[in-house]
Amino acid sequence: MGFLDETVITVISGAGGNGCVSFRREKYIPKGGPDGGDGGNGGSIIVRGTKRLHSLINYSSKKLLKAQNGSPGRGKNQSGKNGSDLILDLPLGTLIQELATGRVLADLIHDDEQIALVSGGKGGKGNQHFATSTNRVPRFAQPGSPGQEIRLKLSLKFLADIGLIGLPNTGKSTLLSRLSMARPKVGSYPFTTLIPNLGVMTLEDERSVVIADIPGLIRGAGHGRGLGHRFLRHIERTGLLLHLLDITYRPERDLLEDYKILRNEMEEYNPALMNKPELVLINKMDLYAPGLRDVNELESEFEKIGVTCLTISAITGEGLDKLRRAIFDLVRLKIPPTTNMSGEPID
Ligand SMILES: Nc1nc2c(ncn2[C@@H]2O[C@H](COP(=O)(O)OP(=O)(O)OP(=O)(O)O)[C@@H](O)[C@H]2O)c(=O)[nH]1
Ligand SMILES: [Mg+2]
Repeated sequence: MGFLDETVITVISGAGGNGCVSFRREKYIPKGGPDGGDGGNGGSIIVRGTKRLHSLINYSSKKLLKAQNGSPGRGKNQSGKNGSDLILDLPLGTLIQELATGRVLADLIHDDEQIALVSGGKGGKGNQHFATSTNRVPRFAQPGSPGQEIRLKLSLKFLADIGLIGLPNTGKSTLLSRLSMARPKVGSYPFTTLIPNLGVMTLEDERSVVIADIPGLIRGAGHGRGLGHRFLRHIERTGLLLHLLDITYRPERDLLEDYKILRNEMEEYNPALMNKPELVLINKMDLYAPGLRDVNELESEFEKIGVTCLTISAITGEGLDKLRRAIFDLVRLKIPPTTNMSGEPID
């Protein structure tokens, strides 16, 4: 299954049907009055948020999407049928902008939420409406108004509660699979994850939170180098970041340094990301061996800069109970009893 989180589509609402010019023709009534019906209205373009979709891939190639035209009016005062609306199902977290101006038309947050973007053209009035005392045989009717065409930019920003970030190969996807039912691809090489994954984690009190796992970030990601920058958007709406560090990762480089590199990337991309609550997770503790960075020392260095860190092993599960508890404490205040942090009702 492919993934797409930004695309441009063109939509056209339906044209209104033309009003009809017609005159009554009945036996023994040679000069019947006007009986041309009205044209039907054109269909509108409607967007609808759905939690069943997590990608814009359905909209990659469909460049032109059109609602149905209204049918023309007919004789005997029959109105034309209204054209059907075109409903575009989009993943939650999709922002819809007019391409030309950047104006935000919709931001789909809730499941099943529908927003009418472009209304269809009005149907024209039939000639029955145009008879007057001086003109009893109006030979004209109103044409339907045309549909409107508009180019839309769709950008998806996941509505996840928690974002997993870290350099490549630090164990983000492994941790996601530990905390949720998601089974993302895990590999012993950097850039295993090429597209973001979502998983749902159940908290102690049965409430659920959505976790986003994004591809690993490298230096320069914030400036568009590497893979990661494209995916930083998916953590913009999270309420908590889990920042993974690999205790075995390049022993010659300091973990505090890795931490700062990644924070710089985030800041370059969007300084607002710096203010999100975060936990640093020192992962792969099962591989801890003499010669690696002294963990107590590391913890106190993080403490000095005001950062809470936990030691874990996403493989053996060491430290994960403590992590679940910490997540629970950090997010429970933000979640109303019957919804998760995105305001989405729990199934
Ligand atoms: N021993 C050990 N290995 C781990 C642990 N967590 C992850 N790994 C291994 O580290 C490698 C990378 O794990 P991933 O979960 O794919 O890492 P990632 O951060 O998602 O990597 P990218 O998607 O490339 O950014 C895999 O071989 C995992 O099995 C851990 O706690 N202990
Ligand atoms: Mg991964």
